[in-house]
Amino acid sequence: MGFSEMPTNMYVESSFWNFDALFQPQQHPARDSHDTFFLKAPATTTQLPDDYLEKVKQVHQSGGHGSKGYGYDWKRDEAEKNLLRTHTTAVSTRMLYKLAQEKTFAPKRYYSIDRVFRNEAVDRTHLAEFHQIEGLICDYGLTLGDLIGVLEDFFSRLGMSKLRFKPAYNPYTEPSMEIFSYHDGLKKWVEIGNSGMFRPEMLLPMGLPEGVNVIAWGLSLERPTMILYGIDNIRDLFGPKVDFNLIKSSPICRLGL
Ligand code: FB9
Repeated sequence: MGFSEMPTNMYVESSFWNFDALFQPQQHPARDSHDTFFLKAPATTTQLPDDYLEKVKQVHQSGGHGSKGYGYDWKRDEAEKNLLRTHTTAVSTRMLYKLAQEKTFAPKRYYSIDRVFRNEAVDRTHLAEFHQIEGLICDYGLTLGDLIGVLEDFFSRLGMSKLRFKPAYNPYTEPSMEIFSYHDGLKKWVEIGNSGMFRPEMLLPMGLPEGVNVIAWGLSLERPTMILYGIDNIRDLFGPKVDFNLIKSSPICRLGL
């Protein structure tokens, strides 16, 4: 689909790129150690782009670009805290900022498939780490219709055609939508991902031109794999208990069921 892969080889990230640059407020519940793995050593990052950081501080504190912002006292040392990234959207943020630094703007299609970490309760389908799949398109005049269109194209290639969209909320996208697909085997509607349009409070402080929009979506790698291979417990798919014979004997997934 003409997308190029983002470099996701660094699991340790700063709160700045994982949260602040995404216009996620510093008191957001996801930012405390109940949901996020913070690092003891190195506890803080030393490398943040000062002038961009100043703009992120402004938009959180007092808005701009038509936004009133959050109106709280933004703290640099909170943004400097190192953590294990909670989503590969942290890398999307870095790539969009880099794109905005280029002299002339060029439209881009990026994707990532890599590990993310969440300090969540583990159960049959959840571990403290999973693989996130993310796609984004950055271009002039993109609309919600363009997002729905690319989601239908992407999921139809995974054998999921009948999609429904439900309004949702993410701190970094407005509007946002949860994506559902009717799964013939399970005879029910399955939530297959989340999506939205990145907020101007995220994009304009980066220096992206007015009129440039970014549509994006995400899902996990483990959920579809468990359903497609009929794997009941995520520990049979990922981790020290995996049975190699299952891996050897399982056919490569021929999608388009
Ligand atoms: O993958 C998910 N579900 C899924 C996907 C495919 C599938 O295929 C079947 C074979 C036919 C079946 C199920 N989900 C996302 C939905 C749920 O499983 C959800 O309960 C769990 N989600 C994870 C996060 O949990 C906390 C899955 C994971 C997820 C959720 C959201 C994103 C990424 C991963 C995102 C995003 C995003 C949004 C806007 C902009 C950029 C990124």
